[in-house]
Amino acid sequence: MSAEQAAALIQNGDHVGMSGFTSSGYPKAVPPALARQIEAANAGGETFRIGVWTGASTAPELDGALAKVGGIELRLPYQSDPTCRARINAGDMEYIDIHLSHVAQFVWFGFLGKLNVALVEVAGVLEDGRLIAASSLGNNKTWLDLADKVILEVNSAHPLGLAGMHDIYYGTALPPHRRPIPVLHPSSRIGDAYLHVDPAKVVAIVETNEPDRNPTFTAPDQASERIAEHILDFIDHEVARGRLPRELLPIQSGVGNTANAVLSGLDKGPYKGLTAYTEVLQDGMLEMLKSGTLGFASSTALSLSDEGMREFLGNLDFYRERILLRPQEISNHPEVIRRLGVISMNGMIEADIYGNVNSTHLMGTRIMNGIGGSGDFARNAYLSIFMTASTAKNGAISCIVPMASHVDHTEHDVQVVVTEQGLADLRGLAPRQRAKVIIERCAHPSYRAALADYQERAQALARSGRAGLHTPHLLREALAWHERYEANGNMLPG
Ligand code: 0RQ
Repeated sequence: MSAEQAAALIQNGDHVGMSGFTSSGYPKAVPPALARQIEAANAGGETFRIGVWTGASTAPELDGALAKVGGIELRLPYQSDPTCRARINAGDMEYIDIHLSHVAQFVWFGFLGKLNVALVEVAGVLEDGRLIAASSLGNNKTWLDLADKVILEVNSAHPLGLAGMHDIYYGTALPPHRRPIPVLHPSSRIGDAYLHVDPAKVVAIVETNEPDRNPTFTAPDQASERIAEHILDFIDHEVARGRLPRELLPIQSGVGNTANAVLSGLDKGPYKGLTAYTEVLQDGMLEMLKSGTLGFASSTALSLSDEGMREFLGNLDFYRERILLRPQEISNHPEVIRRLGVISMNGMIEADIYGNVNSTHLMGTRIMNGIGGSGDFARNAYLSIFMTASTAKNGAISCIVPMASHVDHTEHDVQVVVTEQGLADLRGLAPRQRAKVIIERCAHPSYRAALADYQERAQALARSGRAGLHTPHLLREALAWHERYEANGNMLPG
């Protein structure tokens, strides 16, 4: 049926589980049609709003279109859309920022309420009703299993040759009946190549022919290149010390240009036959697969630029042997990440001198994107690395601060902090030792003295008996840097 007819099957107040993970595999026709219907309903005095649950971020046609008309009551688990972000920060859209590995099980547990509709993009439907998944899997299996009604968008822009690249595990159970997830290597196949759906639940099939809105990658800036160099030196050092094998351990790499720069650096380095166990596969990994640096990559989504997509489509048979897409409850599963010993590399907004990391909130209050999979990986990784430029907004903000204004990854989950200035290896260091290396190695020179001064005065206060020396802080001053930025547009004291 038409997108309009399908959209009309979604009711006010429904929870809708949509496909989509970092602008790949999201439904492209029904969300804009639904947005038009919501706009018309709201113009008629109704308040039509739905709950939007996805894999991760999507695209302007989904998040943007629905947010623009005020059609989202509640959004989860991750977004990166400017209109959504503005609505959330203005307080007129609720947002629950959830670890990506938690979403499917929370829905199975009944923690989030009833899932009314699944709206899932697929590449094709087999005669027996099984579905060829598209360029991302995200939470699609769970949406199809648990929703009352299913709307499928069959997008012929996805090649049918994607068939065989998915590994959809149907062995998850609820506690206390869970069994080990038998992924022993990034290439382990443990599930079905196709998604299943009860045909009786399918209320609409909408045909589309629209490519994913692929991200663009810019050439890495100087800071990203320096960060990549520091990480590569660190990896060399770990290999030399015998703490990493020569083929390293499976890599997880977050989204964005810095992550891509690190991958390009690895591609130029001496390592071959690496693997990846990750949630997004960007151009950098595709290049590494092509060159042989990477032997195999497991992900839940492809997140390729137009150029990367052309390369992928032109060599599908080559990539089908080297890429598996899994549901995000498996790509991000703590058990598997811990077993494989993943090297996790993610961006951050700020870190404090003791190694607590803020990945989500600007100045402690405004959401940027969300925690995404960074927590799934950081807590369970063999090595968890967080990176950022040492300053933001032309130096007006220090990304190394006395106290993080919001904490997503505690000091317990952060082993390495990297900026273009240098790399702080925090393993085996107690809090005051961590502060010393973070300030000396990672802070921008224009903020280093102020941070050292803060730390020294906090220690002096503690020595006077008015605070503890374990993690010394000047509580009144700890967030003054952020306050100063909000008031004066600059964090620098004085
Ligand atoms: O704002 O664009 O207005 O200038 O924050 O900063 O430097 O472009 O950051 O694109 O590398 O993303 C943490 C957001 C970093 C990302 C984060 C301002 C800065 C700019 C963005 P402007 P950059 P990046 C896998 C893993 C969580 C999810 C995750 C992220 C804007 O990496 O979302 O890791 N991570 N998922 O100016 C105030 C600071 C700031 C600051 C930068 N200290 N204070 N503003 N900015 N530092 C993927 C998935 O899970 C799907």
